[in-house]
Amino acid sequence: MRFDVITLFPGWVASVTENGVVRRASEKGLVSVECINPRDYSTDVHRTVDDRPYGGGPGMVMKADCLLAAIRDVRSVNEGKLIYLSPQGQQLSQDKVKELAAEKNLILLCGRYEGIDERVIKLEVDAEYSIGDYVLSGGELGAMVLIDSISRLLPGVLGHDGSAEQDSFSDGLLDCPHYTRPETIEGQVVPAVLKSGDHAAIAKWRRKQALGITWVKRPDLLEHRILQPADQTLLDEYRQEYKVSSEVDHE
Ligand code: 9WO
Repeated sequence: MRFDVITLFPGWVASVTENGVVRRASEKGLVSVECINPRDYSTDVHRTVDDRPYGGGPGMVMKADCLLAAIRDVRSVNEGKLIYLSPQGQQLSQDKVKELAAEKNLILLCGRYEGIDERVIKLEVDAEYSIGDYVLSGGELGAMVLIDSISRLLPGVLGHDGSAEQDSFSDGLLDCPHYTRPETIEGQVVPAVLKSGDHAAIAKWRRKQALGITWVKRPDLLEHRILQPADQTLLDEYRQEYKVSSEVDHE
């Protein structure tokens, strides 16, 4: 996938390809991140990209002219959807990341200051996404979150097939706990089943933990979901054991 990112901080956004999974994806040619600075499209000697808001008030607004010029330049090489990252957008989820990962190319627009001129949104933006209900100082971290979360889903990016399918959220549940050596750490031991070599029992334990942990930590994720009978049985067992262990705690 090719990402063209329109940002006043091109070096920062481009650095998302310097580490980890996005770096490997970009080395393999599966992902590329091109950054375009709207300042390069400013027409005045001071390379101005912002101006005072109509109606008054604090702060500045990103001017439409250089944004539109940058966007149209990018569109000549990238025919993908243009996504604006902002707190007003639809909240991103793993399902939406999966949908976006099916696109060939994307253009990501990062605002700064108090925002961008509304007419740029009206004229050019295809979708508006938020990464969560908080205000950042600009859209760049949102763009980097999108690039990271999409890149790791692209075919050939993660080492062994299936590691993305085994993710937390891959089927709407939280992840089960993980352990590695040593067997004991400050009196805390590894659950015996994980050392049993019984792969069916291990799969069952992991599924039960995923269901149980989701029920404890994020019950909202289970609210509108009808569980398969086998999953319902596992969750019932977890709840029974959870109840017993909390009764013991309170003795
Ligand atoms: C700044 C501001 C200052 C005073 C009063 C109100 C204000 N609102 C904002 C504001 O929303 N600034 C935004 C900064 C303008 C668009 C780019 N910025 C941004 C994007 N902040 N946070 C995001 C963002 C992007 C994706 N997901 C979550 C947050």
